[in-house]
Amino acid sequence: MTKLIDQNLLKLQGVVDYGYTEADKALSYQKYLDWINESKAGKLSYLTDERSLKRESLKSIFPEFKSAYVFLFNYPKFKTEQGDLKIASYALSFGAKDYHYVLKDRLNIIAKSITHKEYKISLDIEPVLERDLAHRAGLGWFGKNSMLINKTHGSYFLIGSILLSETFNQPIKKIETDHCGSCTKCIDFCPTNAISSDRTLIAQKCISTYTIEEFKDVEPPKSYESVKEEIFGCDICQEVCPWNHKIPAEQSPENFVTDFFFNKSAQKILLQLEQMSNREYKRIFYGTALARTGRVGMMKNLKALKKP
Ligand code: B12
Ligand code: SF4
Ligand code: SF4
Repeated sequence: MTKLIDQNLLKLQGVVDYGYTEADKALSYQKYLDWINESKAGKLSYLTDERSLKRESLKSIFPEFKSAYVFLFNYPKFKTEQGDLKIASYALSFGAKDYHYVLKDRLNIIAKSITHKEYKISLDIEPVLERDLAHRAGLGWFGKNSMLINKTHGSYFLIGSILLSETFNQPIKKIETDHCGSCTKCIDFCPTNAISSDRTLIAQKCISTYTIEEFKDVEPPKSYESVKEEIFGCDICQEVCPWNHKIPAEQSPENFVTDFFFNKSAQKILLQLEQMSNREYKRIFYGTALARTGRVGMMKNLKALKKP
């Protein structure tokens, strides 16, 4: 069946590019298994448990799989004022709402315009190698920082997919080749040496893991103490990437998250957090990406920063 997706609808839903594939198997599944075996997943147990077997083929999570549309949703590259603490741009985007809720709704709207049959959304939570899926749909290459990079849109985007139980007579993009060349900027600028030479990360060394995925008071990765600003996620290896230089840096948005964290010292925020309960933190940041760390996790991030 030939299916032209309504371009206006895609634009309205914030899609900057999309691709189509009928390939159910991940091209880099063995690379992923090697990565686990080399203990580069750290404590990210959702990547190493029995779900690891499912990442080989999309049929393991959606047996009816025949095809997938993969969508790129971009988000702004925010600049912070001198002295401000930094929160990863994705977490400040989408009106500071957790993108999982926002994009899932958008993907369901798009899916209903494509099919009346059964489908499944893949957005982070499912055991799918989503960068590999986007690569199969011709949407980009794996940068040395392991980000999927698109020639037009750089890497400031999220990947959301619709797995379908039918095929469509849809043009299939060519697989993108490597455009990193001899550049090594991301490796040179990563403060904690978390980038491995095989285009994967050593997750336990990555600031993003430490500040988003560690909820208790644990030791930071080596050299995190040299970092002055990153308190939630990390965009450093994206900021320095030449493929993102054409994306204009925008003023950070004004919302209750930036109100709480910006234009203040880490010490002052720590004091505020000490004076509130875990429940209060949850209430304030409910529905945002920052809810994930909880109050204790956020305090751990602030305490580990380089002291002014
Ligand atoms: C776990 C996870 C993390 C972990 C581990 C990251 C990692 N690199 O593994 C942590 C917490 C560190 C993290 C951080 C971030 N994440 Co994250 N994360 C994930 C998640 C849930 C799983 C990733 C995974 O499977 N890792 C396993 C490793 C082995 O896979 P990989 O690193 O992609 O490595 C592949 C490449 O090396 C590839 N490869 C290398 N060379 C070659 C060559 C060829 C020819 C081929 C075919 C393949 C290939 O093979 C490997 C296996 O596929 C995905 C969502 C999903 N379900 O896929 C989001 C995801 C990867 N994250 C995303 C984002 C936005 C981020 C952050 C930018 C957030 C932030 N600002 O802090 C950072 C970026 C850090 C970085 N440089 O990667 C986006 C990435 C979008 C993009 N443009 O690539 C994803 C896809 C979420 C989404 N739905 O959009 N994340
Ligand atoms: S996200 Fe930050 S810590 Fe992680 S690899 Fe990139 S630069 Fe390094
Ligand atoms: S900084 Fe350079 S090496 Fe790293 S992903 Fe970007 S182009 Fe590739």
